[in-house]
Amino acid sequence: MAPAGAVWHGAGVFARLALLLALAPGLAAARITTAGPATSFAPQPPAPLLTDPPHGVDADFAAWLAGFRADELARGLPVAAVDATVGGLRYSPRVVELDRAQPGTGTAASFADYAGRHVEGLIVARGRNVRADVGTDLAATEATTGVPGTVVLGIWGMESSFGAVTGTFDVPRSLATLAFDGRRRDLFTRELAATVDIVARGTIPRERLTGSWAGAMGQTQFLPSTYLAAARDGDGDGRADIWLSRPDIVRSIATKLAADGWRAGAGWGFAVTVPPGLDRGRVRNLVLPTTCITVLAKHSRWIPIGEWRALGLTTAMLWPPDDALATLVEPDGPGGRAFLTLGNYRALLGYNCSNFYALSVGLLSDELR
Ligand SMILES: [Ca+2]
Repeated sequence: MAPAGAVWHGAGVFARLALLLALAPGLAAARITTAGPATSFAPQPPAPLLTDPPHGVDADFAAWLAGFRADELARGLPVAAVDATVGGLRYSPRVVELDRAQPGTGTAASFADYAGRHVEGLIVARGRNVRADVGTDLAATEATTGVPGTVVLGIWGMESSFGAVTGTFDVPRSLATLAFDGRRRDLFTRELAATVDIVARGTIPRERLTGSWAGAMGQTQFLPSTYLAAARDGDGDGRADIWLSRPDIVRSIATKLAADGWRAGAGWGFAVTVPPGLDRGRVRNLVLPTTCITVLAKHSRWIPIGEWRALGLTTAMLWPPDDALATLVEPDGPGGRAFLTLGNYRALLGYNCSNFYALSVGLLSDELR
């Protein structure tokens, strides 16, 4: 989940970075002063090299982790699971560096560029190979969850290019670093705690918990809390292995989409042509969204398909029933590509709240019909 820029951007990063830079030299200087000669004949620790990460950060991280460990034990988790998950973890400067390099809003390429990079020949070909390999699992999963196999493939392709790009970061280490670092501390602390729960279940080896620098795991790129809620065993071995088992991956993605409201028998949406004279003020949404706010703010209000047709929209696809409700989204603004999105589109946003992402999932799934 959460490809670059979609979710993790935010304010305050530079302010905190400035604070850290302001504090770090002082901390280092204080250390050198107190470690000076003639206070004792006992061996002194070597003076920190200039290229070392700030020792104060490592020490503070260890203290924070000790507090987390105590909280987990107080939560009743077995000491073996807690220590297997977070024992000996080290602060990762690389993860913080990547977190701070996240682009802010407004820096993303156009949707045309984004979709061109994500819905293209190589990934479609890869998707067709995977579809041939797991066709039976896709059909069985659709029968029980109502989520079409093509949509599962659309998510899978967007999340990890069907397993080609999953990330090799140790997820507990990444999450502990991000939680300690402080931006969205509560979120990352909860996700770190979820990794302890996963290890405590005893079905997935600790070393399997790998993923993106931001904690998204395996081929489904589930955050640990999503793993606990939606990961499923599809091949019958009793383990929900989103890293290596294709049947498990299929079942898990479909379970997540169904939980986020995907309903059988309807699609996600479709491309439309908007007549030049459409009065967008007339279709504007006046109800403020409460979640996924900036993304849903780009959608019109819900209007029945019959009314959209009366307003002059056309499509090369089959129209849904006239009473089906749809919102208009023009990701590059009027004059660019335009889509009517149905209720199921919101389930795609539940996976990752980004119009670029959800539209690309839809378009990729259409390519894999
Ligand atoms: Ca399994």
